[in-house]
Parts: sequence; C-alpha cells; structure tokens
Amino acid sequence: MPSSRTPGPKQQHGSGGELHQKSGKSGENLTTNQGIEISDNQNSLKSGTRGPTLLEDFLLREKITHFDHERIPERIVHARGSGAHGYFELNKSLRHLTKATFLQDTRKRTEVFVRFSTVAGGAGSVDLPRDVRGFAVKFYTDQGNFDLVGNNIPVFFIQDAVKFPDLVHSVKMEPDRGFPQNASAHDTFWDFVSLMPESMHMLMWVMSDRAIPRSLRMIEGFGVNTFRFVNAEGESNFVKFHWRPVLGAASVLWDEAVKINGADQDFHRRDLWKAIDSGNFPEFEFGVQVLDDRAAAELEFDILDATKLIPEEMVPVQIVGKMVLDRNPDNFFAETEQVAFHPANLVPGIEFSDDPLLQGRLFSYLDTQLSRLGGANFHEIPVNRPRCPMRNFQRDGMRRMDVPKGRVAYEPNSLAPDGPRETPSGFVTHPQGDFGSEKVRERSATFKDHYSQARMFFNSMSEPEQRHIVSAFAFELGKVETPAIRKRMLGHLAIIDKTLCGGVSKALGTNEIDPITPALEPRDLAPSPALSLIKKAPATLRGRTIGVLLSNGVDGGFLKRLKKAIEAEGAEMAVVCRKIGGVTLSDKIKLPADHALSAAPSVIFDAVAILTSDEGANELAEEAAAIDWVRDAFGHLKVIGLNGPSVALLNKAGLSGMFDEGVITIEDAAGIEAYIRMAKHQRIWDREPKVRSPG
Ligand code: HDE
Repeated sequence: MPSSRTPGPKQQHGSGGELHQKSGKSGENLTTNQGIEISDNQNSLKSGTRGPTLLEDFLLREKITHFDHERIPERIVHARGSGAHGYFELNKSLRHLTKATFLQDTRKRTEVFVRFSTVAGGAGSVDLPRDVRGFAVKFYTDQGNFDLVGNNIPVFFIQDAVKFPDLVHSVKMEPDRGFPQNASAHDTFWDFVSLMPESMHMLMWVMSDRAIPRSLRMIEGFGVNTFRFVNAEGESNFVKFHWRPVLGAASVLWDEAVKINGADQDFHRRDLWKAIDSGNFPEFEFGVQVLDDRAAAELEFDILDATKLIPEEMVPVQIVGKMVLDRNPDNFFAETEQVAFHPANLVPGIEFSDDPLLQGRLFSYLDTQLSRLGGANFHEIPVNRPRCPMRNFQRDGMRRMDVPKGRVAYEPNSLAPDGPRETPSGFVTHPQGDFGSEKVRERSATFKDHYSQARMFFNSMSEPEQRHIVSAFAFELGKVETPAIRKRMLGHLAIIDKTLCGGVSKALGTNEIDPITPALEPRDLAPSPALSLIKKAPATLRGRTIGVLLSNGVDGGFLKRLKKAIEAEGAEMAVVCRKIGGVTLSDKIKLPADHALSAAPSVIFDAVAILTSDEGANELAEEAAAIDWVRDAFGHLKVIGLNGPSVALLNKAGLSGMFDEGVITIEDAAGIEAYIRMAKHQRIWDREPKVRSPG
C-alpha cells in the first residue's frame, strides 16, 4: 500500500508500528550478542526507504543468522518430551545396600530434572499416540549425576542392543513414503515384531491401556534394565527401580486418545505444565526390588533378560523415597531439549548388570548426544551440569564454556600440586560373577521363553483391560496391509492365550492363522494383580478435571456448591459454554466460560456435569458439538451429573433408556454427594459392553 511506503513522522525512526513499546519496564536496553545497543529493531538498513537492503546491516545479519541455526537434530527416539524440575527425598535409608549417599541419608534433598517422552514420533508430534512413554530422571547428587533413564513399561521389545536400530526403523515412518508418523499401526512394525518372538511380552503392554496414559502425572516408571547396588563392604545385590504416581496410574480409552490428539495435541504437556504452575505438584514414590544372586538364580527366567519382569508378588517393591516436581522449566529449549540423559551416568554404589540391552545402551547415549548437542562439552550446559564440583584435565573442544586456568592439562603432574587427584572413595567397579572366556555371538539358553510372561500379563488384567488389548491388536493389525503379517501375528497370539487370539480374529473377521512353534513351550505362571491398572486404581478425583456444560439461566448458588465439592476432592472444575464470553446465571450475574464448547470436547475431562435451564437445554440440543459432547461422555464411560432440563439433551443424543448408575441427577446436596462418590471411580466399566465391542 502506498501509505506504508511513505513513512509518516512516527515511522521515520525506530518504529514499524504504532503499538511498538519503546522502553521495557526494566529499563534495560536491547543489544546484539556483542553488547551493542540497538536503536531500531523494526527496520533493516536500506538504501533509501524503498531501496535494497544493505549487506553491512550487521544487526539484521546477526539476528537472521542466529535464527537460521536455532534448531538442533531431534532425538532419534524420544524426540517429543516434556520436562520439569523437582526434588527427591529419601524416607528409608538404603545404607545397608548401597554406597550412594543420596540413598543413605534421609535428611538429604536431591535436586532432579525429569523428562517424559513418547518414543516414535517427532518433536512436534501429538501427545497421545499408542506408544511407550520415556521416564528419564537426572538426580544431581552430591557424588555426581545419576541418570535413571526408564520407561513407563517395565519390559522391552528386544533382548540385545544389536536389534535396536531394526526395531526403531520398523516403528518409525516407512522410509520411502514418510508415513505413518508416530504410530505402530503399520506393516513394517508388525512385520518385524512378528518375526521377533522375544517382543511378545512387550507387545502385550503396548497394546494395553498403559500406552495411552491419562496424564504424565499418572504413569508408573521403571528402570527396565537390572542394575546392581553395591554397599561399603563391597556386597552386591541386583536391583530394579520403580516409580509410582501418587495420583494413581490412569489411562484414557483409545477412542478418547484419537479425539484428544485432534482437540489438543499438547494434552499431556499442557496438563503437566498447568499442574505445576498451579501448585499441584506431581509426586512419584520411588521403589526398589532388591534380590541377591541366589534369589536371582532361582527366578524362572534370567534376570539379565529385559523382556521379563519380576512380579512384585514374588519380590515386593520397597518404597523408599519420593520425587516431587515443583518447577516448570524456564526455557523449553535450554532445558527440556538440551538435557542429555545417559544410563552410564552412575554414582558409587550403583553399577551395571550384564544385561546385553543395557550394555548396548551404555555406548549409545553419549554417542548420539555428541552429534545432537554438537561436541563433547554438553556437560557444561546448565541442565546437564553436576551440582557438585567437577574438575579434571579435559580441555578444549567445540562450545567449551569454562575457562580452565594454568599450564597443566595432564595427570600425573607435579606442576599443579593443588590440581585434582584420584580418590579412593570415587567410583569403583566391583568384580561381579564369572564371565565366559570364549568370545561368542550367541543368545543364552536362559533367554528363550518368550511367551510365559506375555500370557501372565494377559491373565493378570481385569476384563475391561483384556477387552482393550483385544481391540488394540484388532486396530493395529487391521491397519496392516499384508495379510501374511496379520496371520503370523495371530499365530503368536494363539500361543499366548486362546481367548486373546479368538477375540482378535473375531474382531478382524478372519480365521486365517499361521501356526507358530515356540522355541520353548510357555508355562502358566501365577497372575500378578499388581500389573492391572484398574484393579489397583484408587477411588479419587485428585488431580482430575470435571467439565461442566452450562447454559444461560442456571442457579449460580448451586454451581458454586458443586465447585466447592469438586475442589474439596482436589479436583478442578472447568466451565464449558457455547461461547467463550460465558452465560448469564439465573441471578443475572454473568459468568465467563473457561472453554468455548467448540474448543473443549468432553474427551479432555475426567467426568462431566450438564446444567441447563429449559431454554438453554433446547438451544444446546440444536448444537452438534453439544450432542457429541454428551454422547462421547457416555460412550467414554464417564460419570455424568445432570439437572432436570438437561435430560432433554441426553435424549437428543440418543441416550434415552440407557441411563445407568453413572448418570446421576444433581439438583441438591445429596445429588452432588452421590455424583462425587461415583465420579471417584472414574469410569463405569459395566457400561462398556453396551456401547462398544472389540474391533
Ligand atoms: Fe533409549 N535411547 N535406547 N531406551 N531412551 C535414547 O538417547 C537406546 C531403551 C530411553 O528424555 C537415545 O539422548 C538403545 C530402553 C529414554 O532425553 C538413544 C537402546 C529404555 C530416552 C537411545 C535403548 C530406554 C531414551 C536417543 C537398546 C528404558 C529419552 C536420544 C539397547 C529403560 C531420554 C538420546 C530423554 C533415548 C538408545 C533402549 C529409555 C539413541 C541403543 C530399554 C527415556 O541413545
């Protein structure tokens, strides 16, 4: 437009627009990276107002050059993550088991940084694919950094690290077509795993509700690999690490996951951020399963095999501490993106086992970080820096930040008598067991049983969880285009459990199975009820959100009472109205909405309530989004509270005659109480067979 080309008096100097604020509250002046104060950050230097831009404009060049290099390679796996700062507190000393001081002294608080992640998708992918979640914790202990780089599933797909690139290539987008992003439901993944019987146990977990968590605050965490504790006497025990969410572990339904990904692709990241921001700090109990060499030798499987778990009914999980996440990152890139975890970051008193998966990991993490973080000095990035002193004779390299002094960069030396020296209390690797003297590329015979624990997992689930596993297999295999792969997978399922295989075949509408002969016939192991999320779900609303669909003309006093009752349970109430401007209550008071209906489908809530006036119910009944809201809440087995006029809306949604114990009239205090009591159970599982069958 000609007018913008002809500068008026305001645009003559420094300003590109009238809304531009000339000086910040701090009074600090904007500078370049060289500290030169900038007088005009709105206009590049040009030859005349309409002429070409000049190469000498170092302000422009510096700004754009920096911008051009603002991205680093994303992680090859676990690219999408959300981080938080916090602390760890020990409540039971493990001095008798380990030299690690942060596990000895119950008065000590250890700073931590946590990064939760999905595995397969890229950094910008959605939060709720069916996937494993990474659960990586960096403990900044006073003996150095200890990284517990775990997952939310206690076992893994493969037994030997040499298969990891194959596994990851199979699940990532197919290399010719570049899709699917972020999904295991495609041929290459199922082709690979159906040829790898050792993946069967993990597949059961990934097809279970664990792979679609409700919140990152509601997942369990596991170290997966077996580690060793070593005490001051040099005695060693095997240890498996566990995290337990204080809010209870919970998942969404698959249909919800699909819809949440559309409604809010940052659902988990937002939820974590908001919880911490509002002071509802996520907490996780820290537990250990410890067993000595003799107990390990008596297990029915090999403790070095990462496709197996130790049922906690067999070796109890001792809860010894708690982690609290109480601070959001100040900067996503500087902290969550640049944090570098490594299973080899150990402190004295914690050592590796010979688990061949773990052994391969010990190489991989540092190696990948050298290219991801651009050289050997990323330990100097604030989020990676140990909080205890760090002194050695390593020098130089790309992006060195520290400025070491003196002429001595070697050891032993006599020219730097005050320089750092070895210490007997430092990290010592204790001798552990016998090693075979032959060099072999062979899998131990003790790693051969691929089906028993897969069967145990299925048999440990509640009925709804079994149904979901059947549905998940049916969905994923239904996406497979090559029939031979589907048949081969059904062959494996037939070995794991006949009803599982029957259910999946029925849901797929096929009888074609490729029979498989297992290397070792599976055994029937005792079920482990602790593996079921539903069986151990606490009755609670803590940390949950209840969505209230509200129309004009509702009694404001009643709404306040409902809110109070919800908040008394540690939950949050969110008001959803047709318009973000909100509604006018019966006492003529205007109440703004927390969400507009179009932006807040009921999938993002844990339970719902619908409060309308007669007129309001009629208005909502003409709104497809409101009908979907109600129908989805019912279909997703949520507890629904409603007042009289709202029944019309449920009827319009086709739910008349289907009301069950989870549809509760809330018009008085007793109604609110009954509603809260029921909502604590989170879902009406008995409703499920009436609204959905596997497939
Ligand atoms: Fe990882 N894994 N992994 N992994 N892993 C990475 O390291 C690897 C495995 C896990 O939030 C990478 O810095 C190999 C098991 C988490 O930054 C890489 C093998 C478990 C994270 C790597 C495994 C994990 C990673 C990619 C098979 C559960 C994210 C970027 C031997 C105990 C950490 C990076 C974060 C990240 C290698 C298997 C957990 C490539 C070779 C088993 C939580 O180095």
